[in-house]
Amino acid sequence: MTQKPVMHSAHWGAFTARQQGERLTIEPFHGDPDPSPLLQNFHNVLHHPARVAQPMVRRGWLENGPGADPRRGNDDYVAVSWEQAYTLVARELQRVGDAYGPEGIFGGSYGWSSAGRFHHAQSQVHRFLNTVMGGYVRSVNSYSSGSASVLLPHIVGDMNEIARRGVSWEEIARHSEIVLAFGGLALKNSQVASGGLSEHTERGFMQQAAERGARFISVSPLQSDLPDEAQGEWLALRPGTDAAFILGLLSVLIDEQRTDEAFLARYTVGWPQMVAYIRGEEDGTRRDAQWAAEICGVSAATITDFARQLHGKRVLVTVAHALQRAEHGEQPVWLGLVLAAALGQPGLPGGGYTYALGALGHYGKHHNLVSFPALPQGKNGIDRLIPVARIADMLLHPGTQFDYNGRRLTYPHIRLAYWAGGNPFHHHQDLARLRQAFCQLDTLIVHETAWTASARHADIVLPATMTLEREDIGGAPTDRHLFAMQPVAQPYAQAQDDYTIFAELARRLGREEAFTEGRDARGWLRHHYAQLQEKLAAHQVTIPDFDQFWLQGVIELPQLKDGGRMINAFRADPAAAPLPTPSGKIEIFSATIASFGYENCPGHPVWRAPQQQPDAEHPLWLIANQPATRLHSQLDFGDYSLSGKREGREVCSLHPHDAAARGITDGDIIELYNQRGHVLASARVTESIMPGVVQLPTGAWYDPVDPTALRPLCRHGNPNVLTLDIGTSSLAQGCSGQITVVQLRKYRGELTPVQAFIPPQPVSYSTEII
Ligand code: PGD
Repeated sequence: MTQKPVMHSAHWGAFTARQQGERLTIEPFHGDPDPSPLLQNFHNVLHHPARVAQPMVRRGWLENGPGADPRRGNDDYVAVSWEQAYTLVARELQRVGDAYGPEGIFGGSYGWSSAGRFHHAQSQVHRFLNTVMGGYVRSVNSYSSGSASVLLPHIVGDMNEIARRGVSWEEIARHSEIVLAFGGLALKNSQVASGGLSEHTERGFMQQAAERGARFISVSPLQSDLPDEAQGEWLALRPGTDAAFILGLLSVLIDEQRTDEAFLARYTVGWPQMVAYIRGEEDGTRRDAQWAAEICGVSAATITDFARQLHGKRVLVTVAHALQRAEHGEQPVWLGLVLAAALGQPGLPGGGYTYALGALGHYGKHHNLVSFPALPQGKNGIDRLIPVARIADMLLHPGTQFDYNGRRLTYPHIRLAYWAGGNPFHHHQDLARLRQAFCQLDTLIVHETAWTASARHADIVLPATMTLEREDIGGAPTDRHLFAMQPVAQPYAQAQDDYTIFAELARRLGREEAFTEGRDARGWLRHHYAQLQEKLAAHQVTIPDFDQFWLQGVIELPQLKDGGRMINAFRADPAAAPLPTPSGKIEIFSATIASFGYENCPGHPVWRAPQQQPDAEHPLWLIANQPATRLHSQLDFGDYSLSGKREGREVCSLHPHDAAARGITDGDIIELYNQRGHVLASARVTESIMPGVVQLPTGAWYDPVDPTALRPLCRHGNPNVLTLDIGTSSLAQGCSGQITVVQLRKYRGELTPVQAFIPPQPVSYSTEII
C-alpha cells in the first residue's frame, strides 16, 4: 500500500512520512537545517517481529497468581485476548488497591516515551493512577539530571533557568571567546529534545562562533565529544575527575590573583570558605595544580597554563549532564558555577555559566511565549516518593530509611508496579540486581510497543501503538513549531493506544468519567489546542483553528528571546533581582546543604574520590554514555541503530595501547567484565579515546544468555550490566551510571547470535481459568 505523505514528529525531529508496504519513506521537515539521522530508525520498524503483537501474561503469574517470583525474566508467556487481559489487570488493580491502597502501587513509570504531548505514556499512567486508584508512590527527578536538578536550586536557582533558559546559542555565536565545555558538546546529544526538535541548529552556531574566532574546549576522556565544525580543542582527563581539575584551576587563579574579587564579593556568598578549602586551611591538603594533576592525569603545567588562558576572556562554562551522572556528580556542577563566578563572567553576554549546554536540543534555545498544555495528572492522594534511580533499593529494602535532600524518608512496600513508556532494563544500573528487585513484586504490568527486556520481565504485557500509529500534537517549550502528528499507519496487530487501554480499565473500575472527562483522543487534542489558543489570545496572538492546523500540519508560535534572563537581571541589579537562593546570591557555600550534615556532599564544593577506582583486577574506566544511533534504547531494531552495530553487537571503543596489551585487534569480539557481570561487544580500536578508558554506549537491548545468573553475560552489549547502582550522594541520590571500572579480554567462549529482537513465542496453555 502506498499512501500520501503525512506530517509527524519525534523527539529527534519532525518529518513527513509515507508508508510503502511494511517500510516507511521519510522526508525531514523542510525547515530543519541539519536533520538527525535517527529518522532512519523509522524505516523498518512498523512490522518488525520485535513488536508486541498481542496481550501476553507470564505463565508463572497465571499459574501461581500474584507474588514474588524468581522466574521473572526467565519464564514463558501465554497469549490472551484483550478481554482476558483487561479482566486480569482490573482484578489485580482492585486487589492491590483494596488491600494496600496507593502506597502499594509504584507508578513512577520513568521513561522518554514518544514526542506527542497527549499520548505521553508516563502522563497517561500518572493520570490513570491518580483518577482511578487514588494515587501512587511516585518518583522524582530524572536519570538525565538527577543530581543537578536537586543541587542547582540551592546554589543558584531552578535548573530550567540555568539550562533551558540559560545563555542562548545566538549569544554564544556572537560574543563568547572561550566555550569551556566539561563533557563536551556532542551533536549526538543535542539532536534530541523531549517533545520534538524541528530545527537542529547547534552545528551551525558552533561553526559561526568558531569562524569568528571563538575557542571551543572540550574537557573529556573522549575526543568525539565535540563536532568538527567547532574547530575545537580536546583536553583529555581521567573520567570523573573534573571537580579536581576545576579546583586546580581555581588554585592557580587565586594564587596569581586572577580572580574577580569585586564580582565574588557582590554576587556570591562563601568564597572565603572555598579559598580556605583550596589552600588546605581545613585539613592541610592544598588543592593546587600539582594535586589536581595527580588525580586528573593532566600535567600541572597544563592546568596552570589553562587557568591563565581563561583570565580576561569572555568565558562560558558549561557542564554536561554526563558529569553529574556519577558518584559525587553534584561537585563538578557546583564547581563549574564557582569557576565562572571566580572569572566574574555570569551575566555578561556569551559568558558565565550555563548548565548542560548541548546535552539536549532544548538548551540554549529561545522559549515559546506560552507552552502547550500538558495532560492534567489529577491529584495524587498520597505523598510518598523516591528519587527515581533508587527503585531497586526501594523494592529490595521496603521499610528502610534513606536520606534525600535534607529529608529522611522510608522506602514503601510496593506490591504492584505499572510501567508505560520507559525501559528500566535499559536505564537502570546493575541489571542483575534490578531483576532481583523486580522479582519481589506481586505484579509488574508493562505497556510496550516492542519486546524490550523490561517487557520480558513483566507479568502482564499489553501491546501499545507506537507514535506513527496514532494522532497527537508534538511540541517542546523551546521549539517554535507545533506539529499535527498525523497517523502514518494502522496500529500493528492488536496494539492499542495507552489512552484507550487506560480508559477501558477505568471503565471496568467504575471511574471512566474521572479519567476521560468524556473525551476521546481527538477530543483531548482539540481541548488542549483550544487552551493554547486562549493562552495566546491573552497576548493578542491568533493562530489558525484546530481544523486548519490539522490540515496544515504545522504552525509557528511566538517566542521570547530572553536567554539568561535570571542571571542577567541579577547582574544588573542584585538587590532588585536577587537569585531564588536563601542569600539571594550565588551560593559557593550553602548553609542549607551544610545543615544536612552529609559527608558526601558538604556545604561547599569538594573533591571526593569515588569508591570505584581502577585497580589490578579492573584497571579500565568504562564510559557508558548516550548512543549516537538511537535515542536511549528506542528502536534499537531500527535501520540506523543496526547499521552502527557489528555483526549485530554493540561497538566498544578502546585505545590502541589497551588493545595491544590484550592482543585485541579492531573487530574482535571482546568481553568486558567486573563483579556485576559480563558484556560482549565488537572492539573499535581508536586514538580518539584516552588510554585506560573504554567506551560502550547505552541502549543495546539487554540480552542475557542466562537471565537468572548472578553475574549475567549480555551478548549484545548493554553496559548497565556492569554499572554500579548507588546514588550520587545523600543530597540528590541521582543515577551514577555514567562510569564504572572493568577489565576486558578477547572473548573465547561460545558465541551465540544476539536474540534481543526475537520475541517470546507464546506457549499453548488453557486460559479457561481466567
Ligand atoms: P527509552 O529507551 O527512551 O529509555 O531511559 P528510558 O527508559 O527513557 O525508553 C522508552 C521506552 O518507551 C521504549 O522502550 C519505547 O519502546 C517505549 N515507548 C515509546 N513510545 C511509547 C508509547 O507511546 N507507549 C508505550 N507504552 N511505550 C512507548 C532513558 C534514561 O537512561 C535516561 S533519560 C538517561 S539520561 C540515562 N542515561 C544513561 C547513561 O548515560 N548511562 C547509563 N549507564 N545509563 C543511563 N540510563 C538512563
